[in-house]
Amino acid sequence: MKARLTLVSLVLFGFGMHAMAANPPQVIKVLLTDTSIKLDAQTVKPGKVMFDVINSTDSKMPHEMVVLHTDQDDSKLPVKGARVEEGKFKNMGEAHDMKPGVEKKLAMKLKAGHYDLICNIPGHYAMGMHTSLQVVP
Ligand SMILES: [Cu+2]
Repeated sequence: MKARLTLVSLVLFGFGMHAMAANPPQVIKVLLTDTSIKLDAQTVKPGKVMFDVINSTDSKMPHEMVVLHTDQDDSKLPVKGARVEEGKFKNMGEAHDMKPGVEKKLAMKLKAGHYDLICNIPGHYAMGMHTSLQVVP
């Protein structure tokens, strides 16, 4: 009986170690304002990334955050009809329709490379709602 319990705890211990070895997601805090997208880290490592997105309580309108995989500078994205032509890029995920004060979490797996984060509600890109994120091993 005693030997059996030991075996069980060894197995459980093993699972625990395994869970710890798997990297926890890196958390990036994102603040949306009417004229900007601010990140608390501009560089992360490849793997699971958790965006903790908040539309500032000072904002006067709803916003969104779209993550695009592209080498293009975030200030030079193609625009048509007041929106970035996001169909030209790989969309990694997005947090939609966030009223002022609303917080949303968005998890995704990112490979090494350059990403742009934008708000693509008509006109908002031109108001300055864009930034970039570098994923570096
Ligand atoms: Cu916006």
